[in-house]
Amino acid sequence: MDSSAHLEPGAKGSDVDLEAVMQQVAEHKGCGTTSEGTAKPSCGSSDGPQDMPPEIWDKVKNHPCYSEEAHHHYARMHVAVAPACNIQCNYCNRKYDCANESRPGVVSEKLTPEQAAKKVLAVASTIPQMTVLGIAGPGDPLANPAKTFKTFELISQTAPDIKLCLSTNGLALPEHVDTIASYNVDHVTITINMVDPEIGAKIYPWVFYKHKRYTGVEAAQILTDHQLRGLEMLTERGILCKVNSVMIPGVNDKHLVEVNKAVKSRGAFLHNIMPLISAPEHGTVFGLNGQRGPTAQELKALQDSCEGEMNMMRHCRQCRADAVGLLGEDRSEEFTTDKIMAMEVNYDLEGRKAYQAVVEQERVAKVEAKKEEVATLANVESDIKILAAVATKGQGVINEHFGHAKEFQIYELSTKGAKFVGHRRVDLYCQGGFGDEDSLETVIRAINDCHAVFVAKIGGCPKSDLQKAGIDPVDEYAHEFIEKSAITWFKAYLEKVKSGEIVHEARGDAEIRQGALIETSEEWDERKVCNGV
Ligand code: CLF
Ligand code: SF4
Repeated sequence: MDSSAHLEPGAKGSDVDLEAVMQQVAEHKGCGTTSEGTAKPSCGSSDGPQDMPPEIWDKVKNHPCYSEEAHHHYARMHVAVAPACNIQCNYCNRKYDCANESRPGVVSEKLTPEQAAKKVLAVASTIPQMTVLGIAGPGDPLANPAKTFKTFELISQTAPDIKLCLSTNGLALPEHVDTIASYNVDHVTITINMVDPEIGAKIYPWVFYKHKRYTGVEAAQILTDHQLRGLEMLTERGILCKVNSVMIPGVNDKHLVEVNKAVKSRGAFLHNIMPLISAPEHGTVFGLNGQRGPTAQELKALQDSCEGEMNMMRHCRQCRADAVGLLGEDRSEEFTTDKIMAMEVNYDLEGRKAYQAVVEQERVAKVEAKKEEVATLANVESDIKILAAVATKGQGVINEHFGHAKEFQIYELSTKGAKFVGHRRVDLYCQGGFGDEDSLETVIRAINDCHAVFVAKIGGCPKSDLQKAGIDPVDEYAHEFIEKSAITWFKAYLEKVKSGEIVHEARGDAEIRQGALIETSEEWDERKVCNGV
């Protein structure tokens, strides 16, 4: 499909029949289907709901974290109403957001439930594709149950079409499962980094449970028991559960295969293995003792090895506890408390539905285009698999200038199709119209394992440097669908290899860029109070 046919979501008053469109989507492959169209579930590359009951599809179809497909189109927001925590992780120093669900960055401001409810309405009025409200910190939501559940109560009354989502370390989960169910929270994430308390003792120095502090193996045993019991209790109640695991090389990397089996057998829907974010300046135990995070290849290899019958999430952005927008973008600055209080909020449910119906049409068109292109690979024989980076602002389209990209999405190309396998954060190459050579080096290191980078536009200098680095800068698919374009390019690549025009060579590893915002000393003092440190 060319750019002219690309729908512009947002046309208010669309006469699209939402139910019909959803049904149309439901007849295509989905979150439980690989890009190859096989029956193996994989949210890492999903088009539709073929492998899941309609009630599950209904829960994931517009949740940007539970469906890779949806994350190109739908946004989420977090409200930072939960500052306290009941455990200590060695990757958190309490002056950053909860690393369970957030990269170590500060929340700009903590909110009361009432402020949070107002913020949700303001964002929902401004961003009609914002479909999910998550509470993910900055501490643990269930260590702050009154604020967390009050927030859910207010939002379910005023914005009933918004899905409610919760992320927890799981320590207090069993005692709150019935309350979670009573507020119609459909999605719960538990961060489970181990099922062996000996390994757990290397990750968690202590937990605080029933007014008592436990340490070492005993603490980890309590935590794992509660996490697994909480997971079982949630899945028994039909609540969709995602498990996040932080991959810590040399500590739990090999063990995460066991974790994967344990959570799968207890009914987890999705497993999200995330890289440890660790640097000395974060002041964490791991940061200070030099514990490194995984490389891109190590992370992918572990995710690949766990991708059997279990849905693997690969599009997590380890976002802040006050993030707003599509995954990979952050619009939280537009919605500070001052701005929200001055905003005229017009919660237009029908307008939101109409907008989302247009988004669904766009999504169906994209899925169709991909299917048609994948079909052309049917008789192509090759075992070559390569990675390609894509500059995109969303909607599943190559629509970002190389110099403006803050991240690149990574696709694995093979004769089975184009499969989303991750993303890489980068510095902006283009700073106010001038290319920054240091940034270009950073970008190249971040996508060094890719054979090509797809962009809407690119200047002559970076183009030439990318070529020198062995990465093909591809700009002829500007504003076209990502997967369809990538497959078309890949077929041409295979042809060139076959004809001898080029020699296929494997590429090296790449850097996973870590980013942390440093808190001011005032914020640090405030957080210490919140977390009892
Ligand atoms: Fe937020 Fe988490 Fe809900 Fe998503 S985030 S509470 S499930 S709405 Fe998503 Fe962000 Fe990754 Fe979390 S990308 S850190 S997985
Ligand atoms: Fe930090 Fe608590 Fe989150 Fe662990 S669960 S990362 S200690 S806020």
